[in-house]
Amino acid sequence: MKNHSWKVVIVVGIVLTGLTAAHAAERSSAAIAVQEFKFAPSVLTVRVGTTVTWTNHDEETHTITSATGAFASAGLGHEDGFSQTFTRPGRYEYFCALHPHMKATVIVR
Ligand SMILES: [Cu+2]
Repeated sequence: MKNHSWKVVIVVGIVLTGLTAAHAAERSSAAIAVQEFKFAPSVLTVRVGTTVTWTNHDEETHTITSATGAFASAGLGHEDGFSQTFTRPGRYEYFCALHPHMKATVIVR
């Protein structure tokens, strides 16, 4: 193989590595919508290390409040967001402190 071919192999290798890293980064975040007094999806399963971001699409204020105190947002106004990074596996149940019938779960594996 000539020198030129090796350079092509190296460049392709670098590009593939970059794409793989970008893909991994993409998978380490997830979104939950707060809409019409519901969390969607109501059960979300993610990998350890994932940052989950909730966005409140309602005009009404909502909170993201862990049932065990693991995390708690302030009151979120319209289109406000709250993010939480999950570093340990487990089942994380949460609710809205202002409307306690709004309940959902994040499962971390
Ligand atoms: Cu609420």
